[in-house]
Amino acid sequence: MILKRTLENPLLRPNPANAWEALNVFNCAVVYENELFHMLYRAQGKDRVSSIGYAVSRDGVHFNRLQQPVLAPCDERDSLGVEDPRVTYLADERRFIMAYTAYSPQGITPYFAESRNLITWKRIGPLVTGEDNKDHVLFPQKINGRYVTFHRRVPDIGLAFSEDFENWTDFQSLVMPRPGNWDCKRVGAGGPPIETEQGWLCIYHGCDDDNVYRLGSFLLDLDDPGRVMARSKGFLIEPAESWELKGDVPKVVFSTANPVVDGKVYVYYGGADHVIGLATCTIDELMDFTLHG
Ligand code: BMA
Repeated sequence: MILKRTLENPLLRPNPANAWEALNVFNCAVVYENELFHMLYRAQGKDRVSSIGYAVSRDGVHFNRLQQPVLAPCDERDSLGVEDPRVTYLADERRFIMAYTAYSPQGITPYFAESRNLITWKRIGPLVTGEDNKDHVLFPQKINGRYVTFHRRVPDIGLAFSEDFENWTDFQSLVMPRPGNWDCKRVGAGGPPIETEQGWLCIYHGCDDDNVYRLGSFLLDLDDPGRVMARSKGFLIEPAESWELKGDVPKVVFSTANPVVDGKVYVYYGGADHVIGLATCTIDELMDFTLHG
């Protein structure tokens, strides 16, 4: 397994002192900016409604949290929760884009929000409405004049494109489950794609028939992200620690963040939908595993 768990794991646990994060803290976005790791994490209270909290760290391991969520349900579109944030920095526009799942009695909707400071978030609209779609995450720059996002129409990872960030078109399937494999039932994107000379390096989750969630990786063409150039045969990590095997949902490692700092990939993930863990490798190791592992 190429990802090495950090000794301090789990990094974040539920906080009984705050009702909104008393039950679970798990899937999180992490952005490295101004020499700080900024974490936006999904938190659940005992009512199981999710909000998004903020925590910050100098070393990527020890985090201090705000006492209030930075994004919480606010109307009928998300009355049951805001879930699974993935944050991308659009450097050209100096704004952060959060992709998150809005949950309501009508179902789930993949939404976007924007921020200039990672604390104050403004909703800017859905990727698509009226369908079962989530696990979306924006690419960090336009490609051939268009924004590009991953999304998930069950069971595949897909792409969609937009010129104006409002109208999303050309929905297509890109990475599918592999029968008989660890990712045979469903797949979904992880954190934002990592730009390398060889292509967009991406981490994803795969689920098998026993609902075990593991992480794998693939590589996309830089100019034509609809072209898959490589995909890892094996997985990068699978549930093995007690806090990955047991929690709110058993046997889950689910990543929504993979910032790269000084050549090291920091893979943050929810452990059993209950706590937050970290595992790392070098970018070279991740590339090598994607191509050959
Ligand atoms: C997915 C999402 C995640 C969750 C995962 C494992 O479908 O709902 O929020 O972490 O399942 O339970």
